[in-house]
Amino acid sequence: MKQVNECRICKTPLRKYLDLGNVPLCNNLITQYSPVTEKFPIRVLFCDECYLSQLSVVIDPEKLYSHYVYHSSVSQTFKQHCFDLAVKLKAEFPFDLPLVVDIASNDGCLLRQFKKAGYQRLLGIDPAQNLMNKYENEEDFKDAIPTLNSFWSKEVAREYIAKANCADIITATNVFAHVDDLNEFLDGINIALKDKGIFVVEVPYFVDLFRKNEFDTIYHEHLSYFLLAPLIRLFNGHALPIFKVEHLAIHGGSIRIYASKNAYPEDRSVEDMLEFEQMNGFYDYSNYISFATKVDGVRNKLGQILLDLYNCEKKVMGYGASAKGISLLNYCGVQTPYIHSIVDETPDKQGKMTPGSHIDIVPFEMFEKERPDYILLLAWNFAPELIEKTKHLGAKYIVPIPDVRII
Ligand code: JHZ
Repeated sequence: MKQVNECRICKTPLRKYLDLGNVPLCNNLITQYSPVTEKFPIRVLFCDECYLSQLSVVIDPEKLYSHYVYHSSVSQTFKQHCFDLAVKLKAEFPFDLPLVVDIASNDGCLLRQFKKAGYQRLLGIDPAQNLMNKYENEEDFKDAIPTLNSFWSKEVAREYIAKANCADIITATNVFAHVDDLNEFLDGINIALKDKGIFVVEVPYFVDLFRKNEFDTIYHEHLSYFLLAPLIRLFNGHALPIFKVEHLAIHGGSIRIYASKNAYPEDRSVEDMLEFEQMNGFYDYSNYISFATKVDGVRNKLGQILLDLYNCEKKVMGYGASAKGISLLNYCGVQTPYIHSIVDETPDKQGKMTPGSHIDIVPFEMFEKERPDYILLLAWNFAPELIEKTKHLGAKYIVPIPDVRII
């Protein structure tokens, strides 16, 4: 574990505004009950110079990502989101037979949608060994995406992308917040990207986290919590100016930024978002102090509701053993027997237990068998999809974020 004392973008000393205590690594699911759980601190620090919020510690990436239980393709909503991105890029950036590289390609979810949209030259890069070449039938092979089993680095950029005449499109969705050395990451992009190529990043947006009280998305994998301002500063420092930004609903609110080697004129969206951040006080440390109180509000209310339901002998099951869901249970001190079990359709998660809270993760069929009275939506970001799949059960839903409510 490495301590962070200065900003990873501008090297300024940092100030703490949130302390969520010591919690387990939420994607390191356990296979048997263990009385001792490895825990690491979660403290969020603010940089007064470039406005980046960041964790006070960095966990060894090998420990977090060599075996990764999260499979992006489980959500239809996310697959659709990926397809929409592929179609949009095809229309707006009509490259001739482009090479598309996806960094942290996970189970190939995004690139498979690029393939569906007509792209032909695709390369995924991902460090998780368990996500490589897991093909179960012939269809899967037909769909296979060439994937390099590695972290992104300058060396990978040089050996695999620059030698193939560089990439036209590089995507990095839901990985940028996980990266400690952002300078190395962007140096790699500079090596791998064509002069007219585009680099597209999607990352959870700090404004949504803050305004919608999404404190459960603060966990050890997420080292940085981005506003646009620090991203602009970082990218400009690498001669990769951001020329466009979009605000998206995915994952509780994200931004998609487009950068290039100065090949495209800057869109109004960049200036507009910076103005919005400034006008709404996001560059001012004093506005961050109140966040801890909002967190306590959810923590207390969720704890009380689950205790009341338990006392009334109601059966509560979770849906979505998401990293954020597990972090929520740990922050709120929720354990069995308050939650009977958690349904998750990711085969890699089933049969395991949540670290710290020791709740069983079970397949979807368990909903039919157990017939819960309440379903706690731990992946609240996919609430419509989860509700659609379970509405026939007639259970009530507990939505924990932004404020605990029962529907
Ligand atoms: P989900 C992920 O975090 C991963 P998580 C990552 N850490 C990241 O950066 C953020 O997103 C942004 C299951 N599920 O996507 C699948 C079903 O079982 O909210 C997942 O285990 N059935 C890289 O883990 C979980 O729920 C379904 O129908 O917090 C969802 O996890 C659906 C829709 C999901 O992200």
